[in-house]
Amino acid sequence: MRDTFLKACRGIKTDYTPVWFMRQAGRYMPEYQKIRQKYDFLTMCKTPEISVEITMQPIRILNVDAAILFSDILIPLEAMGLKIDFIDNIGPKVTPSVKTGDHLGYLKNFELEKIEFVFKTIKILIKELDVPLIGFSASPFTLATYVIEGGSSKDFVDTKRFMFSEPEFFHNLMETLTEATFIYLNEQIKAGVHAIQIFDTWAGILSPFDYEIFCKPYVKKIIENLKRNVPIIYFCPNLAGLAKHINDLISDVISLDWRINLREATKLISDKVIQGNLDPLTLLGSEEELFKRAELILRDGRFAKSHIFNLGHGVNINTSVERLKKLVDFIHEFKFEGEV
Ligand code: 1CP
Repeated sequence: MRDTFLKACRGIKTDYTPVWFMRQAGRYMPEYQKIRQKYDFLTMCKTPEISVEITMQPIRILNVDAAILFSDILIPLEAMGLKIDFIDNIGPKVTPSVKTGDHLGYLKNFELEKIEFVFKTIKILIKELDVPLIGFSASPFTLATYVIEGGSSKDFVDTKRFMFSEPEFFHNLMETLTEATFIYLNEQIKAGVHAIQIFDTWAGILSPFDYEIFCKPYVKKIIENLKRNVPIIYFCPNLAGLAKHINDLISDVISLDWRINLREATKLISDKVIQGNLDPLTLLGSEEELFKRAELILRDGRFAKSHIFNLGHGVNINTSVERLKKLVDFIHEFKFEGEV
C-alpha cells in the first residue's frame, strides 16, 4: 500500500507532500454523474457495490494518496431512529427535528445493524484499494446542528436558541450524539479504516467561550476514547478565534480552511500535523494563479510537523477533473530547493 499519507499523519516528513481532497468523489466528476443519474444519493450510500465504486473513482482518475469512504455525516442518524432525505437542489432533511429538551426522546438507542452497509463497504474497500482509506463522522456539535435545524442552516437560530435556553438538555443531546459517534467510529476502525477524519464543519459558528463549553469537550472525549491505532484528523473550518483552543485536542492532524495563513497556523498549532488549505475556488481560475497558491501552501507546509495537502473545504461542483489532476501532479512533482 502507498503509505505516504499515513506517514505524514504520524508526523514523519515524506519525500513528497501527500494529497487528497474533501469531496473528491462527487458531482463534478462525469463518472459519478453517470451513476447518480440512475440512483438517488441515499441509495448510492446504502449500496456497498456503488459506494465502493465511487470511493475508488478519484483514486483511479486523480491519483490522490488517500481514499475517503463514500457516505455522508448524516448516515448514523438513521441508526438513531431519525429519517434522513436528500432533496435535490435543497439539501438534507432530518425528521423529526429535535428543537427542545422535550424532543430528546426522538433519539433512540444507536443500532449499528441499521447501517451495516457502511462497514460492509469498508471491508470490501480495504481489500481493493492500494492507498489508505479514511473513515469519518461529524463532530457531535456539527451533527447536532442538523438534528436541531432539521437540515442545513445559514444562521443556526434553532441550535443557538436551544443551547442558550436549555443548556442542560443541550448537553444531554450532546452526550447522546457523542456516544453514538464513538460507537460509529470505533466500528469503522474495527472494519479496517486506516485513518479517521472528524468533520466539525459548523464549530466556527461558536464563540471561543461556547466552543469550550458545548463543542470541544465532546470531540475530545471521542478522540481520547477511540482505539488509537489509527491517526485522527480534525477538520475545523472558520476556526480563526478557536485556533489556540484546539492545541490540547489530541488529534494527530488538524485540517484547516483558507481563511488562516498556513505558516501562521503552524505557530499556533505546533504539535500537530497540518492538512489543507487551498481555497477550492482557486480551481475555477487560471492555472497560473492556482499553481502560485498551491506552491505557497506547499512551502508553508514545510514549517509544520508534517503536511498533507488538501482543500480548505470540498471540491466545488464546477471544478474540472483535468485541472484537479494537474494539481495532484504539480504537488507530487514539486521540488523544494536544496532537496533532491
Ligand atoms: O446530490 C448528490 O449527489 C449528493 C451530494 C453529496 C455528496 C457527494 C452530499 C449531500 N454528500 C456527499 C458526500 C459526502 N459528504 C462525503 C463523501 C466523501 C468525499 O468527501 O468524497 C463526505 C465526507 C461528506 C460529509 C458531509 N456531508 C459534511 C461535512 C463536510 C463538509 O462539506 O463540511 C456535511 C456538512 C454534509 C452534509 C451534506 N451532505 C450533502 C449535502 C448537500 C449536505 C449539506 C451541506 C450544508 O449543510 O451546507
